[in-house]
Amino acid sequence: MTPGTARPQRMRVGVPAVLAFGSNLGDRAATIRTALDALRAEPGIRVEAVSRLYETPALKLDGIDQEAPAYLNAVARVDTVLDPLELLAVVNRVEDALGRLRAERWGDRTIDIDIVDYDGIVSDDERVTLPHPRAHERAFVLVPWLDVDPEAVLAGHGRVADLAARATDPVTVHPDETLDSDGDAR
Ligand code: A4P
Ligand code: MG
Repeated sequence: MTPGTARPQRMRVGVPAVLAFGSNLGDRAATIRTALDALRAEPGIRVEAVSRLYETPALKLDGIDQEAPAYLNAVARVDTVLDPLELLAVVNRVEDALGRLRAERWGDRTIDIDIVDYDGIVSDDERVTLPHPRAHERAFVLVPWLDVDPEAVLAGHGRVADLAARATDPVTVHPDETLDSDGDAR
């Protein structure tokens, strides 16, 4: 940088990533808010934008279960200097701190945080599969993602807006809970 040149105020420090949050036990909105605050406190992560909260019926291994507690889902766009495994370790630590138990696959949970996209990378590493292997067919991920990036593209699958139009699981904006401190979804 030339001496005396003004430094851009919000210089990108890392790479873009997209995180998805789901909760269907306890105070769901408060838990997702706490998870976001914990991520904001991480030195290697900057939370750039947060979606609205969506009410969604629980998707179980054999389909939508209207008897199970409904989820709140949301998505955050972040910038990170962590690599995918480091980012997974951080989100797993946040999940654990918020009482996440891993008794049953796709079971009810206080919080689930998935790495949906990491800089458009495609990887079949089972510790962190990129993009998230089921994101392309889930409205509860795709619709909130559009809140934070209407032009988003899911690596290997195409425009998120087109995928969201094809997804069939029902999502409804939560009428009165938001995720940021001053009351507006960003
Ligand atoms: N893992 C691999 N790739 C990733 C990635 N991109 N992000 C591994 C996060 N984790 C990834 O995850 C299981 C393993 O996935 C971890 O060891 C990690 O290394 P988990 O969170 O312990 O278990 P899980 O979430 O029960 O399993 P899974 O298969 O990740 O479930 P999904 O696909 O996340 O689905 N219904 C509604 N309405 N809303 C929801 O949010 N979520 C699920 C969970 C099911 N039904 C839902 C919702
Ligand atoms: Mg998960």
